[in-house]
Amino acid sequence: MPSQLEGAMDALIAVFYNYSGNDGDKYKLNKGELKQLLNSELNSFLTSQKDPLLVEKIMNDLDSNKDNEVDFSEFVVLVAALTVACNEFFQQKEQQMKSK
Ligand SMILES: [Ca+2]
Ligand SMILES: [Ca+2]
Repeated sequence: MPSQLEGAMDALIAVFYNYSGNDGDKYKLNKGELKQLLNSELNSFLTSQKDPLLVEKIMNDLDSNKDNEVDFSEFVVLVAALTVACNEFFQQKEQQMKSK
């Protein structure tokens, strides 16, 4: 049985390859694949941001080696950043609950 964290890592890798294999390079997400991944897997995050250029911006931010594709190590940066943001959100909520 994998641990909870190992399961989470497996899931992360599986999600990435579910989308990266659809078009072009199997091991990288192009802009269309990134958009699909964001739409399907991070829909609540996307819809909370009313920016039509969001996918472009995310792509530019993530693509640190500027090959116009997002590889797994670039993708993990996004997941880590979002996870940190979620954690801060929950901490703030908890503190608001305590102060009431
Ligand atoms: Ca691809
Ligand atoms: Ca890249």
